[in-house]
Amino acid sequence: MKRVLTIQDISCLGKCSLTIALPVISALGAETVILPTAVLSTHTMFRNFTCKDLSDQIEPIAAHWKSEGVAFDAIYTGYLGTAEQVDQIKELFRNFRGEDTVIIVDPVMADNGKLYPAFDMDYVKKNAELCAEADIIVPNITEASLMTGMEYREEYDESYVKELLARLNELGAGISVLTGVSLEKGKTGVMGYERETGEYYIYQNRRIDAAYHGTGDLFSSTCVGQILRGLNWRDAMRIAADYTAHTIEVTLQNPDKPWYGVDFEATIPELLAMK
Ligand code: PXL
Repeated sequence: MKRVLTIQDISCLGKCSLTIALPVISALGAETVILPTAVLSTHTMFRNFTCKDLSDQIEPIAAHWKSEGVAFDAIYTGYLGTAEQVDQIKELFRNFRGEDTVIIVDPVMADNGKLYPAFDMDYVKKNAELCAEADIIVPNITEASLMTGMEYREEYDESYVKELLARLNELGAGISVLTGVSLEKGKTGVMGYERETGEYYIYQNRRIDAAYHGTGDLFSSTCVGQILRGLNWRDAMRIAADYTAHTIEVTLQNPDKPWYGVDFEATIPELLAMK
């Protein structure tokens, strides 16, 4: 069985980060080892959330794993907590990166043109450093524009997206994938660039007029799980985009839906059948 380490916060209530990554990647058949970077009562879209930073646990936990001879087929990072943690995680990459370990970085820090409440430009700079260490990065357009210094636009065309991808590529990852890319009215999806082949990949599916928290994490976790299942990155992104869109649609139909996250629990059986 493949084994992945995922490093992100645990928001006890809120359906995001580890409470999505753990069930989704496990359901897709990989052993999912977790390293929580912080524990929050809820995600940061709630008011008055509590937050306990767990930076001081990263090194002892990693040292223990090292002494146990643990190895990972993939390492996947999401929402962290502080800029200082990036250096700790870079060190962890150095210690656990084997020849075939795939490193996937989702630099979770912003959306819709704005940084999340906990972050500043120093955090953005550190996330760009983390992206440099990755095999695959999956920022949204806001995160990409912040990390590359390119203007954030709500309306754009393919040449803007290609320029963003070119600048992301310069950060250093082998495959750069932009999420939330809308190239036609009523559609949204992803556009990626692979350095080795110089090829672009575009996938667009229907755009659903609803924004839910945690959907970026659902997309990334699905990609990670599918890559560990042996799919190539393009198929993994396509399935992840379809699954995320479908889950938003199913959530919208639930009269008792929570406001803070999507009903991915209801759609996991369908995910397992997606090709
Ligand atoms: O879904 C991204 C995310 C993860 N973790 C926490 C968050 C957010 C987005 O706001 O607040 C704590």
